[in-house]
Amino acid sequence: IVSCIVERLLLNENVTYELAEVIGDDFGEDCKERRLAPSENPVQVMMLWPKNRTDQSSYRFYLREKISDFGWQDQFVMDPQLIKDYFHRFLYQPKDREYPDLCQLPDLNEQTLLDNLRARFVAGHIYTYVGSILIALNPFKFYPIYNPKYVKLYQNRKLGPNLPPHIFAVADTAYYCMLKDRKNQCIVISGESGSGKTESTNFLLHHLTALSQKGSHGSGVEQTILSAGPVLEAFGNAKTAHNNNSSRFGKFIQVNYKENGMVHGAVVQKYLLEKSRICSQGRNERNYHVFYYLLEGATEQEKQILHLKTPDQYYYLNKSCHSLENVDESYEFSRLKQSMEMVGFTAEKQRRLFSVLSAVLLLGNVEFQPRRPAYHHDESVGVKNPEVVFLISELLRVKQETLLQALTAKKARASGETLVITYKLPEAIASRDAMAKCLYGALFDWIVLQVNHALLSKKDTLREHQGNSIGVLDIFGFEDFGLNNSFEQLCINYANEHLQYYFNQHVFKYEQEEYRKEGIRWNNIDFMDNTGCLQLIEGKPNGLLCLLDDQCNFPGATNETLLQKFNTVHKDNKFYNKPQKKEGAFIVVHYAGKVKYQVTDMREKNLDLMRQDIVGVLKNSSMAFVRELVGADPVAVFRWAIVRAFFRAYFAFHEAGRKHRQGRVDGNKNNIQQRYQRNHTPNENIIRKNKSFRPRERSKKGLKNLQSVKTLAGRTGITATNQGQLGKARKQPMTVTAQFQQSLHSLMDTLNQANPFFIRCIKSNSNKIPNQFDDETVQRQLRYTGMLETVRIRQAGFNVRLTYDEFIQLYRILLPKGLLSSQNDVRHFLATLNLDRDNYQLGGSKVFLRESEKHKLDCKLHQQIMASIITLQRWFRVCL
Ligand code: AD9
Ligand code: MG
Repeated sequence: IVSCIVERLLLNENVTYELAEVIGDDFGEDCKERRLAPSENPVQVMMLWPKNRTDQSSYRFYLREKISDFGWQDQFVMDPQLIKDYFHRFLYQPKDREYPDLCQLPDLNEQTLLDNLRARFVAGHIYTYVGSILIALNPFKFYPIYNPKYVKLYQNRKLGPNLPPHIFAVADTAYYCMLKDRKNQCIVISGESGSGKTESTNFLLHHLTALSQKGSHGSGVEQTILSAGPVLEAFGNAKTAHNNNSSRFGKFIQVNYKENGMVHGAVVQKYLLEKSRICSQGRNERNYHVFYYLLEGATEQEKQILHLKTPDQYYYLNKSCHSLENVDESYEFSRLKQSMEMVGFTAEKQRRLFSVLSAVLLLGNVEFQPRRPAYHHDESVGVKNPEVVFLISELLRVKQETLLQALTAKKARASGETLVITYKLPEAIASRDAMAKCLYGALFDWIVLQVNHALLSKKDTLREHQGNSIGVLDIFGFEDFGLNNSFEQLCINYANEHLQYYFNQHVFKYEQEEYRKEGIRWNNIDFMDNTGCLQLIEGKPNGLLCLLDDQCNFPGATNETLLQKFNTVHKDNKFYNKPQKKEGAFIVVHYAGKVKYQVTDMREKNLDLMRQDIVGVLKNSSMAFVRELVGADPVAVFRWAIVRAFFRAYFAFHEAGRKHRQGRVDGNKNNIQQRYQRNHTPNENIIRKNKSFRPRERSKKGLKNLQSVKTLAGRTGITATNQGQLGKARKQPMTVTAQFQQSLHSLMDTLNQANPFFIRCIKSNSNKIPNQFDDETVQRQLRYTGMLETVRIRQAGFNVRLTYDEFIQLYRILLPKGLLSSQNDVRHFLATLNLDRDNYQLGGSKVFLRESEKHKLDCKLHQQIMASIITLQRWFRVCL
């Protein structure tokens, strides 16, 4: 009964319900009735009522539906026990009231903040506001609050006190801000690894794509956007110690909307995939999900064609765990195939892609052995199991000998001669692993590019996008693996420092600067500034990343000299520490805590470029797909195709012109096109076969395509530099950190041009246990994210800011006649209203209001408009 009521309530937004209680032991005639709360928000009412009751057995509750201005109809008499069962999780009785917005906390300190979040969490409320910022506590348990009913419930209901806090409300507000202000919006999700950023991104995209739909999700670009997630997650997420579905790359998804608010397409930007995971994983971690999905889910026939084995037979998989609790890999594989289809991967493309995956895995199984017995003092190695190399060469369609040679030797030129230098064991292993990483990295880039092609709106592919966009940022969360932090963690944590800086700028710095500039009364609120740490990492010329790059280009440098350099340059930096024991590591004091990084492999990982010898082998593949992946990147291939088409069309056009002129000379004045249609000369047939007929149109189309691919390449992060890396070798290719820094800065530029919304994800406990709220874990995260200060500034701050002109424009109906736009006039006007003086201030160029006072003004405006309408109606009636 109760679930039925809830469903009805959720679906009937226009019906007014009231929850009433019958007071008294018996239910005779003289029992009294009391309204419990205004019924605008029945769900909230129902959730709240049990908390204040002591003895529920003596009460009866029922719902009344308003049927007219005079009458109510009893809807359901509800048995408290039934409700109690249904809402068992809402029956927790906190000592104090809990607040859905932390800004309402009457007594604000670290403890009350934590108590409030705990009380809400236990009651099943994982979302809490701090003004317009959303705190999302990861419950590690799925609540049924994301179904279409909730999408509908939160549609057109912006973030505010009318409905319980929800991630859909953030999406909704961003959407309406975009439509109202005609400005790009961005939703920045932050939190440590496993705190729920990727899940939140998926929920947001779900709502953002549903907003422009009338019914359920369509089959168009909205569905493609939703399908892109599972594809990217299968190839870019893996189990780590912190999270079973940890994102090992960052992504920024921009959903583009037309001016009328309909989804127009989307663009995905990816950041830095962790490639080292392909070859080795930490204890209790896994390789990328897709490998396990493929091995478990492939049919017998596929297994045979792709030469698949079981996970324990692959060196790249069997050193760590390979199962994941509660995950059915076969089911995930079929889901992945479906999603791939939705983003335009044909069955043939999928098959080629899976052959590359199989080749990557087999590469790990290539073993080496000395060419000659040890007493020859020749340490060079050859391949021990050439049959594996044979399978790889078959899968990648490259010559077996070329592959064998690339794995065991390199060519060098000296004094005009080409020398073949054979590898020792470590070099051979490095070369094998480099090939696997290179293939997988290129495959991931290719997937992102394909996804972007599918996400471009089908109709308006080539036209410049007119409307605005909402971007959702989901990067790899802050992480600390104790003794096993390396280059990847430095990059990941550096990106998180940037996000924290962005948050600080928007929530604290810009806000307080504006108050000061406008000259309003304001007590400064301190926050934990992380510019020092950012400076340590990315400062020029002595930041850690700069020094790392220097040492990568310095002849004779090693990881040890790198560490020495760090230690001497930053010995007095308070954000840099040396470990107490002497070891090859250094410590960075991040906003989220101290992290110790090992220097082992730092230089090598930073120089992880596409090795030209390896690229050369793959470029010689007879399979176009493999060539496209590495040798010639898809953009370059496409560009060359277009340039070729253009020239072909150009020559065909010339040829046609020549004939036309010839025709004129011959006295034939007919149009060349008509001539083509009437009688084909053999030459013209050739032109037709070459598909270069109608040369003008084809060349135009070619140019447009080129433009769209250029923009796409720009948007997908394929910069000139990494295009160069994929394609031609450049003299000095950029290091990994240099590329990452560049893409991060460009991301920050994009974010800075948009209106931001923030979601702070918090992990409820470190052991992924459902519904467990660990005080210490939550407190630690609240502290380093500066939550207390955030609540303080949101409590003290003025959310609504209007220039005097905007204010007068908005409330002109309320203003006395003849009011000029002077500040004094506005001051007098506001003084005549019954407003709380603490809740508004007048600055140099703007009026600052808290939401409560804006609400009062809006109510007055509404009343005034209604009164005017009634007067007008009367007047019309009299006139008629
Ligand atoms: V990482 O930085 O990519 O390592 P995320 O992205 O912050 O991390 P993720 O979204 O992957 O974390 O969440 C981790 C797990 O928590 C998920 O796999 C879910 O099992 C669980 N989770 C997160 N958010 C929710 C939620 N709103 N409801 C239920 C959730 N479970
Ligand atoms: Mg994630």
